[in-house]
Amino acid sequence: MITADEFMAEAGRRGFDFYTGVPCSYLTPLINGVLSNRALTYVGAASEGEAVAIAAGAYLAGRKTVVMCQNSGLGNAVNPLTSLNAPFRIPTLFITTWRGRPGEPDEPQHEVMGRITQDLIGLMEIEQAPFPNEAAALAPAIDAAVRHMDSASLPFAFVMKKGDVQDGGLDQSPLSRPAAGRREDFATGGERPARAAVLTRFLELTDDRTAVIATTGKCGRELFTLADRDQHLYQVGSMGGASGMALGLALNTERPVVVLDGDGAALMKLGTFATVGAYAPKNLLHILLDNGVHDSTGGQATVSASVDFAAIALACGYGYAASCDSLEGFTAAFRAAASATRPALIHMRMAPGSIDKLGRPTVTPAEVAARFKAFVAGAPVRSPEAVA
Ligand SMILES: Cc1ncc(C[n+]2csc(CCOP(=O)(O)OP(=O)(O)O)c2C)c(N)n1
Repeated sequence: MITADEFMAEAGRRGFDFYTGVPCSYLTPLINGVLSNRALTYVGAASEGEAVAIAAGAYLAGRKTVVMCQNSGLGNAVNPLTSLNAPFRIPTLFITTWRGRPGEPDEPQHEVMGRITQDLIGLMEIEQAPFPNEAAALAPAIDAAVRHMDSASLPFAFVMKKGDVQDGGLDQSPLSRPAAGRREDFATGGERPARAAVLTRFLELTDDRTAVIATTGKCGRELFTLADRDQHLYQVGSMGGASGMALGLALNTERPVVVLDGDGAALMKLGTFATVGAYAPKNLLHILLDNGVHDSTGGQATVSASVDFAAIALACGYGYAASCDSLEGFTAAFRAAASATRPALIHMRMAPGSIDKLGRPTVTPAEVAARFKAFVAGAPVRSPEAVA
């Protein structure tokens, strides 16, 4: 058995100071230790997949991250671990508990996952080791994890058993309750533009300091087609993870951050609105490009027509929320959001449809992530000619 302090100190010596996750009773001593440690950041996520996305955003801002969860939450994390961390080569130290360990009495809901935890991690092609539960084993175990994370630029998992970490107290600072946000309505009820026209307008309005994360599917593909810039990150996969990634990024950079979300994606991870509202980064603008359909997969309707996203955002603690449905309204909302209290949401109702014969990014996700990370850091970015 080790103490949370011992783990945090060894991990801290290697630069890990950004934690996120969802609790598990086996994790209580470690999570409570992290929450009580004012030198560390802990973001309590609404789901394990969201935590993985938040950590990915923090990594792109230069932080070394730890994601903590119960093994029953592995299911929630499979999607971003395989479709975000893997293609974009984003490492994180992933600590999962081992509820349902064969031979250990536990609740019925943990039996299957208890039997397959290590296999599931292996199937995701993530390297793993038992959580180091002796003080002398900590440094070598974390060093080995770091070596793998540095060389492969991929996550590494520790599997924690009951009692690996000694109980300690909890001294959590409460998050402050945000003041009520402000709402503006720029909707006209007229003919709606499609995504490409809105993105074109967005590009005209956005300065070159802003970091932009585009949701998966045709949104990112259209943004790439209209303008490929180092300040853009085109998510592929990890549907619903763009806002979580933007949150992790915004909490760790001075740059303005914009996330271009889809209605289907936002609905898939609606909990992220609450996390964004609670942690309230003042540099985050959430633009919800709502065409009412899953446009990228053939136009099947989402339920967004009956959803008031601006009301959701305000109820979750955003400082400002605007609704619009025209390019003029979008422009007005964008300008208003720039000087409003953030996080801010612009809910843009659009027409379905995308650019004819739409291409896909010709830069790989790993290249996109690397150049985006350099952009966020403000480091000079080598052009392809300079590399050649
Ligand atoms: C977890 C997951 N489920 C389903 C998909 C398939 N998929 C890719 S894009 C997409 C539609 C996204 O809809 P929306 O966010 O509204 O954006 P739009 O396509 O309309 O631009 C779907 C269902 C996926 N990539 N990941």
